[in-house]
Amino acid sequence: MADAVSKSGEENASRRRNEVQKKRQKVRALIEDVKNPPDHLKLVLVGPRWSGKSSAGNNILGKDAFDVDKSWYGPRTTQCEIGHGLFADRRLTVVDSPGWYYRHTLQDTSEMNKLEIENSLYMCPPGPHAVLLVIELGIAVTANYQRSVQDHMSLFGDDVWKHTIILFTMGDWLGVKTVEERIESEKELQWLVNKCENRYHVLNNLERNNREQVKVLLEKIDEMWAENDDPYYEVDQRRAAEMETLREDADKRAKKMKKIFERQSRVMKELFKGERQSLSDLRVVLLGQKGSGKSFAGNDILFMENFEGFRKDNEDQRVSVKHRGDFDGVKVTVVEAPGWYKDTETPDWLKHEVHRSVSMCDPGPHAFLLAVPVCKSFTEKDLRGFVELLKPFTRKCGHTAWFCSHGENGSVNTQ
Ligand SMILES: Nc1nc2c(ncn2[C@@H]2O[C@H](COP(=O)(O)OP(=O)(O)OP(=O)(O)O)[C@@H](O)[C@H]2O)c(=O)[nH]1
Ligand SMILES: [Mg+2]
Repeated sequence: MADAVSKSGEENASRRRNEVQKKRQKVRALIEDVKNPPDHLKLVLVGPRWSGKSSAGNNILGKDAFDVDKSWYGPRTTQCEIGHGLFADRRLTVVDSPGWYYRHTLQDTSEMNKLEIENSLYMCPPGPHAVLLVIELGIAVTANYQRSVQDHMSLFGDDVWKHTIILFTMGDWLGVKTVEERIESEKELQWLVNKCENRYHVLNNLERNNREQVKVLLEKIDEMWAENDDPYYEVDQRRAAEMETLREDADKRAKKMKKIFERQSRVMKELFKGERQSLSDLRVVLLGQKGSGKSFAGNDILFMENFEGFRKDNEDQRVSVKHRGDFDGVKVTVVEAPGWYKDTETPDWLKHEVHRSVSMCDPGPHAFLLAVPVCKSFTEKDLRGFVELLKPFTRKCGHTAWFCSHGENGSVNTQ
């Protein structure tokens, strides 16, 4: 049975490869006889986080134009960046963009990230010749992954698919397999490739000297251009103006908030001037949704690896966990309460457990810390859920601070 399945997979792979080759030959003839591709190509890289967008941008441009995340904890691309270069005397403009978390629906992604992702197509007016949807070959393209891609591509409007090529990165992962065999191995991947009318290309970003792979990619872009009625994906100027206003408003609000924090901090310093704080024991409770980075934050606070970020048994953490440490002579107690799922009613067991987490900090916590991943949305509903959870401790709500984490990716950026 397994043999029969793999045989039909191979047959489908070979059929797809032949179809692509035939179509390419036809369009190339058209380019050679009639059409002259643009001598300045504008490309935009979009895709999930860590899929290799920045590396692909560098590979295409043949130089280090964009920062690459060398470790899981390293910096990610947080705003669109533009790079320029030449390929065989042809001008190239490449836009790199922030990725979305591959399990996130559009609703899960923060407004700030969505705006920045959408902005990528507005970086090279009047619009890019090609959108390169970057997908790494090593990852399983599940139904959730497909939905996440579809959701985030909808930020650009339906027409974008006509100008999109799937750019598979991590070509080295293929080994002896062909990309077509990889495509045929998952129906969600087939769906994505079919949505792009069989336009795909593989890059191995570890082989920057292999310029042939970039040459063929540019050929495929020219072929898509030749086939399309519209030479490029034209951006909507009205939306560009709207986005500008949204960004300016957000900027103003952020500056105002920063000023308030700075003033509060000055007032507090003034109030306690001369008074030496002699705190010898500090107790905090970590709260947050599942995957919000609480465990990583706990480990960061205690300089330990005691909190288990990813549970090996994949079981839900249902009980509060306490660890102790010492920071510059101060005894620090950190209790992590179980996380809750986004967009669900707060279950009773969780309310009890949060109660228990507080009693584990006898005689009481100095602070509740709420973990909020920067890339994830935090909606009115999320806020209501959190307030509900803290209701029994309302008297102490003035003790709540929030901090931004990178969620399931680990690192914490405390604010
Ligand atoms: N083996 C292998 N690793 C690659 C390849 N392309 C990228 N990487 C690695 O994958 C990791 C992520 O690459 P990036 O280029 O930073 O990915 P990104 O999509 O820009 O990531 P974000 O900006 O965080 O969204 C880095 O450690 C790269 O070195 C590839 O073709 N092969
Ligand atoms: Mg990047």
